Amino acid sequence: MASDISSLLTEGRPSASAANRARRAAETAAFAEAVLDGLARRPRSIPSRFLYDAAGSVLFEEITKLKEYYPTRTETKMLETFGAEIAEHVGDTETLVEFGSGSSRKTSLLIDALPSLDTYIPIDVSEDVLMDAAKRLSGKHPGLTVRPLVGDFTRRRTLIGAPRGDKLGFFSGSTIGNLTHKEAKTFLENAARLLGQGSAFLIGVDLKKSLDVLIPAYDDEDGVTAAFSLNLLSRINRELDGDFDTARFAHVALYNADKGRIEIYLKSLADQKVHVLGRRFTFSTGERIHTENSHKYTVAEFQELAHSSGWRPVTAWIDEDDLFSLHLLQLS
Ligand code: SAH
Ligand code: AVI
Repeated sequence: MASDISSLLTEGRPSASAANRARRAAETAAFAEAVLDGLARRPRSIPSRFLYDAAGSVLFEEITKLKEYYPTRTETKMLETFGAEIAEHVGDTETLVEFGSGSSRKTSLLIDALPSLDTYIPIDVSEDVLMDAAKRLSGKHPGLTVRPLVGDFTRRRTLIGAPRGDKLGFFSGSTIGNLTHKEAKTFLENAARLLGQGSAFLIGVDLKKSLDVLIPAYDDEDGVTAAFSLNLLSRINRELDGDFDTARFAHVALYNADKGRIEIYLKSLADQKVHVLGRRFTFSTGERIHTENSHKYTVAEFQELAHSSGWRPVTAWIDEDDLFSLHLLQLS
């Protein structure tokens, strides 16, 4: 089969640009609603998926290269080390569906390990990074059909254009940790319906560990993670006619031991007023906006979550430093 980036943004519809314009307008409307509601409520919060506009995705790529940020390099090494073992379980899979694929850098390792694969369906809300990755992977893996789907992976109900047959889901980087336990359960239940009986799911999950390792990973000394967080305010300024002064907010990362998660906030450094889409919001010094959670799991905790969501845990691999886990789940 020829190398093919099918249905780039169109999902097979004839009027691609009209459909794309409508989708982008809907995403901006969703962003506006989330920001106006999130700034009005107490405690203030904005869902973490809005961190990933084009600039946010570039900053996340920078995070993955930081010495403090162990998840990406650890998971990459694990895919190199355990690729053959993973293939022993799912080696005849023809379709790979990746949730929150981002730059898809680690995915090539999995694709190389799975000889029968002929279709790759990456799903991501961040359009530019998704399309760049789709083009790169299509070039790198001749014969692979790449069908990117732009949008929220928690809301996807169909895999348009996907071939029939068993599928392998892939959810890397511990992005599942950015969902609460309840959201993760709903996500896993929906993924089971999307992928279908007989399918498998490979999920990268960050492990609980010492705060000496964990906190710097989310508050690096070069301030790259802070820039990633603060970009949310810049995005509001760009897209929602906001007037946030990013110098008057600070990135805060702390570990909530009860909830087993890193929590990220933007803290106001002054008493100030901010406008978004003509609405005024007042911040007092120290007041925070909750922007992100990053849950950490023991192997047993994640297997319990998977089991309660209808998946059968098959194998869990961990790296030699006990930093990260890769879970293989099956539907049968
Ligand atoms: N899997 C990659 C990228 C992780 S960053 C890696 O391991 O390096 C998280 C990715 O998930 C980003 O590309 C972001 O745009 C995407 N994302 C976050 N929330 C999303 C959502 N609700 N729907 C679709 N994509 C989402
Ligand atoms: C994408 N996700 C798994 C990252 C994480 O580790 O929770 C996002 C991130 N936020 C700050 N640093 C990294």
